Amino acid sequence: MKRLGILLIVLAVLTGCLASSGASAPTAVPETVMLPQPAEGWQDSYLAFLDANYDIFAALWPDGLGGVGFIDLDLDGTPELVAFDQGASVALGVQLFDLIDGQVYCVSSTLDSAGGAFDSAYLSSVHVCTSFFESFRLSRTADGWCFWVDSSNGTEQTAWDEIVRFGGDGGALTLTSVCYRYLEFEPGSGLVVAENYTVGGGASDAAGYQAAADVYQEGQDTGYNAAGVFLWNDMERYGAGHDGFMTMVKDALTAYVPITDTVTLASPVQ
Ligand SMILES: [Ca+2]
Repeated sequence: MKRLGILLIVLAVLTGCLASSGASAPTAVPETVMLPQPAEGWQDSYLAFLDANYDIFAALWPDGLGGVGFIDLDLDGTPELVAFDQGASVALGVQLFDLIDGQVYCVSSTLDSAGGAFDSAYLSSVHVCTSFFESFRLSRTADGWCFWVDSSNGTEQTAWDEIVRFGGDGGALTLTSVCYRYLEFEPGSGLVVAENYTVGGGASDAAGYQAAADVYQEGQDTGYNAAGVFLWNDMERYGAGHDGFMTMVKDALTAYVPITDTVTLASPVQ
């Protein structure tokens, strides 16, 4: 029975490799990606949404947001709003808002209550924890061009990682869990006492997790670094209240780094 189980795993891995290599022939993924023009007035749309919904933001994040920036995560030309909370653990929690058909929607949040506070029509069940704008990487992977992030968090005795890939569906940002790893450590010794892995939402093992993560971690990074502003850059300027919040968002719009119309690889094709 055990041998059969191992055989099935090997077959699954082989099948995965074949499927992956079929889609990953270097010639199948163009060397450049062309981006559409941004939606007209996107900056004003986000500002109007944040202004109109300030009370909700203040209620959900009573200490204020930790940082705000803009990144075109689904490569449709129009950036999404990326907002960090102030964190209560190793990494900060990320909230993502997208401008869809002229309206701003919350598409991902680490707060369950965000689903009730905002229109949840496009809310993903996948969320992201990281502490840096630069964690969102734009890469040419075997599966095509995309932004992805190694979302991670933990406590003294636990740690988890999740490779999250961003995409688009009918103009809405989508988040896909590529692979997930959870580790639990014995206090003192640090030995792993429990571990859990999923790939594409299904049960896996350490090797399966790494193979899935490698597609992204070993993809060709463009070198694009997103930028935004953090509350702690200027606590006085971004002080508590509506005006400080809106000032931080306006500064984030200034800090926004557009992806040039054609992104050319920083490294040669492998
Ligand atoms: Ca976008």
